[in-house]
Amino acid sequence: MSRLTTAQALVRFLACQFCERDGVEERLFAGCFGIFGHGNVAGVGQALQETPALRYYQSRNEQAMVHTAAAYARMKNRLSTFACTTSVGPGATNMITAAAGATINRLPVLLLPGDIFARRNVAPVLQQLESEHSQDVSVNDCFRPVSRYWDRIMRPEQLTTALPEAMRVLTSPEQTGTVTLCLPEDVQAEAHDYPDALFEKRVWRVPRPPPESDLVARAAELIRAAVRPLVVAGGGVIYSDATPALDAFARATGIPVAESQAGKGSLPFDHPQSLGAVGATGTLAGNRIAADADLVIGIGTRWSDFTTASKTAFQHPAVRFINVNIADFDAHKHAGLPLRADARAALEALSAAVRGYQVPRAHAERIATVRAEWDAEVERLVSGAGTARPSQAEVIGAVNAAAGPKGVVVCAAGSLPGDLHKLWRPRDPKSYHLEYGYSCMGYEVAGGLGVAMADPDRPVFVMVGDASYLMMSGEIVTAVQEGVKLTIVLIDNHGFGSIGSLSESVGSARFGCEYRARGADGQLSGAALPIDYVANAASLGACAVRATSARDLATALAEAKSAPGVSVVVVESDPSLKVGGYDSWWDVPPAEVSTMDAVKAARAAWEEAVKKERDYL
Ligand SMILES: Cc1ncc(C[n+]2csc(CCOP(=O)(O)OP(=O)(O)O)c2C)c(N)n1
Ligand SMILES: [Mg+2]
Repeated sequence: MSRLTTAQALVRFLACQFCERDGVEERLFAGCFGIFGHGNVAGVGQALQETPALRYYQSRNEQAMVHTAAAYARMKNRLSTFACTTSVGPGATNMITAAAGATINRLPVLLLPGDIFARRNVAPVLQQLESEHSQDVSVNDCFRPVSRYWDRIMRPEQLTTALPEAMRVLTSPEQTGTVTLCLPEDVQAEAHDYPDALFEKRVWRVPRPPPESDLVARAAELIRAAVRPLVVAGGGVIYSDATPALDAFARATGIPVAESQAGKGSLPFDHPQSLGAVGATGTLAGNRIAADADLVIGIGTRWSDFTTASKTAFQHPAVRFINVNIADFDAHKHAGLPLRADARAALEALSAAVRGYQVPRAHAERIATVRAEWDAEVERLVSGAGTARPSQAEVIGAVNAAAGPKGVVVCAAGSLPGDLHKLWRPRDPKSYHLEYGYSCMGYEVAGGLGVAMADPDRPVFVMVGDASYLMMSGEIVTAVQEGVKLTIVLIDNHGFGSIGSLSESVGSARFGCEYRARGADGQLSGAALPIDYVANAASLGACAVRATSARDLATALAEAKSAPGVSVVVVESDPSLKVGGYDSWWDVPPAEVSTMDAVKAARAAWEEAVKKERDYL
């Protein structure tokens, strides 16, 4: 028996958890991020101080530290993550946004918010939400819908049953996401005699369940009968380390592969079967092949509306789906043949089952043609139009070149994700890190920190819009504190380029989307806001420069690459040069009634376009 506080027992337990897959073992928790307040300083804070085996990392914002943990976990293919400790009240609820992001993106993070006194006698304590109907409610109940496992530790001994459940969920490829253990402030500091077995090294093995052989045989029949089959690769391909198996399957069969945001990089861009992005932000190649595919093999994808172009991407009247997925939930989407399995195991089984099959010659020829067309289009876009200010596509091309084959681009929201999905040319499965399950503004810098911490040998390039940067850039300070090298490319287009375009498309003429002072007409129509991003980044400890031309940008990126610490390159892009949409659509309904002609026109166009949406039953 060891007499420890709840917090000491928790921290000691976390320090001896390991994860193993394919015989490779690593620590499940690389450390614990935290911001202390009265709700955790004397509990988890004290325990971390006493147990340096679980290293403590400071953060600037509770939301940011959860983004960092999620990005780290993604870079580690979900085999390792961070714990995150907060105070009670606002410190805790600050994590909710990123908790939702981790669950939506199926990434493991362990959240340890402080909670109100279990003892209750001194209630209401500072920052307590009171309820007239129950004393068993706190703001931490808001974590329930965004957590895959949620618990409140009301007595010290509850840890012995809660912790194994929490670890099971974190390390389950099917169930993983946010795990929240709420820790009442008084319980954290309370001592108990814990069994020593709780603190023995535990190894959580991540399985690779094979697909059922009957279902493999049925899938093989569907593939052999298909005339224009297509694979859509999602994040599951990369997490499962299935990219070599996908390469072998695609080469042997000739079946083309399109990619979701999370799946981009599943194949190198110059692979003969790679079509790049598909869906609302798809490439010409991906969307053309998708439109008349008669069989779609989704692998490790959750079929978001961006991937399906709001259910318009697949127009073949008899299209069928096979869903290779570790999660039953995703495997059953679109009435697909549910091939529940680890992606790598399933690809190996499918390769064996369809040996000898090759796509029809016409399909192979079409794939080669659309690939060549798209390659020329990317080349045109990233080469720029010789304008004074570079286009966003040109900036992407320059960053892609500077990043090299192993460099990682990190992004989340704005107009960059769509352009990156189309234009980034990955050569490595971990070189494209786009948080697009939640597309959370503010993820970029915090996420970039997590990526760089997970793999310090790769150059990491965060690409971020001005508005996202303003929302959350404080983790520059954490990167400086930890000596982490990071390059941040900030694209200044004076506000919301993305939502500005969307606003135009729904007839609203960029209302409220530009960063302008209040004008004489009472609207936000005045002068551009005088925000000095270079000075802002420099004040946080970064080495910051402005690039005013494509040539400047190339020089700044080269300098950033060899400089230590955090480098920020601010570049003003030419917003008139946009990347088009390639046969794509995204369902954003304009107002059904309005006095504005532009809105009426947008609604009429939408009513036509929405007819293309299909049910896959
Ligand atoms: C936290 C959060 N709030 C709001 C949004 C909606 N949103 C999506 S993109 C965007 C504007 C982003 O502007 P910026 O970062 O400058 O990128 P740009 O669109 O200019 O490329 C907004 C407000 C979001 N995705 N996340
Ligand atoms: Mg912007």
